[in-house]
Amino acid sequence: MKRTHTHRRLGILFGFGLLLSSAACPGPQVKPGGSDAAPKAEAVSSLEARSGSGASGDASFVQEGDTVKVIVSIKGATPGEHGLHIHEKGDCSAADAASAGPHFNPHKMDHGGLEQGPRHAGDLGNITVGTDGTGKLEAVLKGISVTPGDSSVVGRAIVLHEKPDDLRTQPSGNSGARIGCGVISAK
Ligand SMILES: [Cu+2]
Ligand SMILES: [Zn+2]
Repeated sequence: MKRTHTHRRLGILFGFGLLLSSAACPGPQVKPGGSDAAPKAEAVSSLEARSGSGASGDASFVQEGDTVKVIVSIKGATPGEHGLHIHEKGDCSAADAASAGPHFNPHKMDHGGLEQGPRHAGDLGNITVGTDGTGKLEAVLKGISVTPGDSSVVGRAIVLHEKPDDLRTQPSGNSGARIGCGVISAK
């Protein structure tokens, strides 16, 4: 039976291929087909209260190919929507965080939100804070990087605002005072 024999041989070859690829990728931390054995580029920030608020938080930025996964956790904020942006200057020294400068805008675009349409690369839209004062935002963004370059978020600041970002008003979404600020640094 020639056909059966051929199938069995194919099966053996396929099985061997799987063994080879699992031997090349010993741990779950390695991406399938992982040519990138180097550690992922990652940056972090701790947000501190500004403008007399009680808000604080943490942010992380992980390079994933040509995108960056951003995770922001906030606590001690008033319930509701709060504008959230990466600002140009990694300087949170002012009591009102004005030292962080305008929205990070390396591509010279208009202000917007997280979804499609023109946006500053640093526009993160709004973070929703619950009645317990905490909120979390996760987004995968193009137009920024963690790795060095004009679009790198390292050395910038992440800023939380008093009010919702309307995602339209130029140049900053009318989101009010800067109530939290953290410098972004490479991990
Ligand atoms: Cu802002
Ligand atoms: Zn903006």
